[in-house]
Amino acid sequence: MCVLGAEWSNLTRLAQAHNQLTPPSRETPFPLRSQKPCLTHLVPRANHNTGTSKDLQYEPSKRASVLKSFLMEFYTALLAAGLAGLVLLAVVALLLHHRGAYLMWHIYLQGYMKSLFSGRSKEQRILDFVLKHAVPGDPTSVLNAIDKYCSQQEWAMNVGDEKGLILDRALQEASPSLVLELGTYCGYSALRMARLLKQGAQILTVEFNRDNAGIARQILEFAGVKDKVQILEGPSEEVIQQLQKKHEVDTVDFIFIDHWKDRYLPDTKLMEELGLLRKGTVIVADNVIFPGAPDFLQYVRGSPKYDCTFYPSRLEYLDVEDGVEKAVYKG
Ligand code: 763
Ligand code: MG
Repeated sequence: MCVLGAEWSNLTRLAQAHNQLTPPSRETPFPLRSQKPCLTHLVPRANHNTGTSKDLQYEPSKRASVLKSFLMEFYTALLAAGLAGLVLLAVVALLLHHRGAYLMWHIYLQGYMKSLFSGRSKEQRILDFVLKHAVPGDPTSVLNAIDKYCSQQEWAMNVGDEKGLILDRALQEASPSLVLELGTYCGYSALRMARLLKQGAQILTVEFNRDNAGIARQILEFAGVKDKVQILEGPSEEVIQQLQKKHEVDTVDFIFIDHWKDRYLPDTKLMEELGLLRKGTVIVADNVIFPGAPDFLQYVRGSPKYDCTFYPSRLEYLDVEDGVEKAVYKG
């Protein structure tokens, strides 16, 4: 989907370039099909009206036109086959070039098949694996189980162990009392942060998908961090606007953004406007390279209100370039 977006736009551009090279013709795509059939004309038909031998022969000019139309049809077929081959080659080249795109194809197809046969979602399967293989009340064992399942069985969009370490360090350095997370998913990053939180500190995590919120609730309870994490269900825009009145928030100390990539920027601006950011509030944003949040990146890097640091890394469980941006609000 997202991955293929880039490939798709390339293909579209290719198609547009091709259209410019070949002006639209008013004839049918295969004009020779509409003309007289050529191969059958090489075999003369008996004329029952006259039956003379002269009727069985073709005039030289007619024979030439038949040969010409046969050659043209042959070349059209050759051209079509060549074009089809070129397109196929281009698609294969694109998929090989973007190994991530190829892997995602594989991953989505596999996950879809598994869900089709078991009637359970990937997130439920992650929960099942945790319940079976992790130790209750042991956050690290839960994180390890999720990482193991998602690197060996089915890819899932947890922040993962590699970018997770960057998140860990940023959180420990900030030592926040109140954390806001946008995008709970299965609760992996909330758990990562909860296990490093100082006494009495809290995490508010926002999830749009009800099913995922339910899974996250069970995972966080199993890990024993239920009291440190509160899951707020709903669209981020709505929940952010309710934070001060409904959830008695003044300002937040640390924000982890990992929800819809095109919401990073509007939600950041909204939090600024509502006064939820204070001098020193740390924003950590996942996936700024892949799938990418270019407008957010451009905004915080270009704004004198933020001190930005980029941490190059890789997409969770895959060898695909990604990175995390830390933006410290300066007021
Ligand atoms: C995607 C996401 C991600 C990814 C990488 C996907 C395909 C989830 C939906 C609260 C709200 C990541 C990787 C990928 C490669 F080929 C691919 O690390 O985080 C991603 N995350 O899409 C977002 O969040 C929905 N959502 C959660 C919330 C609040 N308001 C609105 C929407
Ligand atoms: Mg992410």
